[in-house]
Amino acid sequence: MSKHHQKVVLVGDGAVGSAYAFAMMQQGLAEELVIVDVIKERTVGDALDLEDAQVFTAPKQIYSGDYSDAKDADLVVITAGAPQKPGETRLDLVNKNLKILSSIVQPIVDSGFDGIFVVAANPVDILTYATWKFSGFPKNKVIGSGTSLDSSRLRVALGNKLELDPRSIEAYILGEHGDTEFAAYDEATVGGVPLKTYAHNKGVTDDELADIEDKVRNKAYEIINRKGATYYGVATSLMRITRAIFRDENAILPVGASLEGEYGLDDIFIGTPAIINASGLAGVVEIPLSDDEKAKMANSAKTLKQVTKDGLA
Ligand code: 6V0
Repeated sequence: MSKHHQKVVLVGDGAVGSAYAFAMMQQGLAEELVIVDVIKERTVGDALDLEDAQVFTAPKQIYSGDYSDAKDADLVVITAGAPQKPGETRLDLVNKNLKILSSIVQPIVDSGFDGIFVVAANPVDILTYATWKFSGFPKNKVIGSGTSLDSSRLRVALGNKLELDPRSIEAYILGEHGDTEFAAYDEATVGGVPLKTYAHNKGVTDDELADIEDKVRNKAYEIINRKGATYYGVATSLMRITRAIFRDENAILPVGASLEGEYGLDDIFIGTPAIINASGLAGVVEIPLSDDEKAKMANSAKTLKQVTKDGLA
């Protein structure tokens, strides 16, 4: 996307959406940011509040709008929907949030929007699939946040345990953004060294690695029980995906991607590394999984397909 003026329409101005808008302000990404929400007053207030940040970062047109503003937008980011309440799983949200999503995607398509959808509302893999179905867009123009946040959580936890900068750890959480996700430890590396070898040399056992994976899987619950919501991590991951698109980076990021035969799966959006550039999702990077991990991926996909089938029936 080499044109200078880049425009984002953010749908959903709650905890995640407003944190994303703030991250976009701080990074000086996009010259135009439109905020849409059913609570109109909040979007007007947020736009007024956020515009005060531009003197310290970069100028931006930022305003409250509606779906017709998507007609010449490069990106629509969807963070609208009910969040998990304490005790609720992401999959519990499916019916509520599918209804909300269908009321958003249609008017956006009707506006003439021809850009890229990025979806974060939960259950994100199912809502990303539904965005693709409702919009009729090509698969490369629909990206979910998938296991972006989860992979970040994994790298942070491993970084703490191994006393390393988390950015130096190449490790992914794959599968559903939810309870069936798993850490692809067998192919993870640290400075070119297999992660497990590096960990063992440091005296970190497989049981401790399994414990880290478990804590990552449950970290959202831990945060929600304490402060009611999680938003800084996912908002920053959405900003990172946006940057890879707007700067045409060809970056490999864990996202929710459409599979066409990779991992033996198709007709599904699920967490995997993928190449992100100005065209959207330029290709899936299929990790050559061990047999044990293949079974976990298949189980995660089965769960998602069942919920998708029920939800979209
Ligand atoms: P929130 O703070 O309740 O914000 C949701 C916003 O959506 C509110 O401002 C609502 O007014 C708005 N909204 C509801 N219906 C509509 C509609 N029809 N049109 C426009 N706006 C609408 O929730 P929060 O921001 O905490 O979470 C938003 C979504 O992100 C939830 O589904 C979360 O579960 C999900 N998350 C996804 C994560 C990920 O990694 N993908 C991580 C955290 C949260």
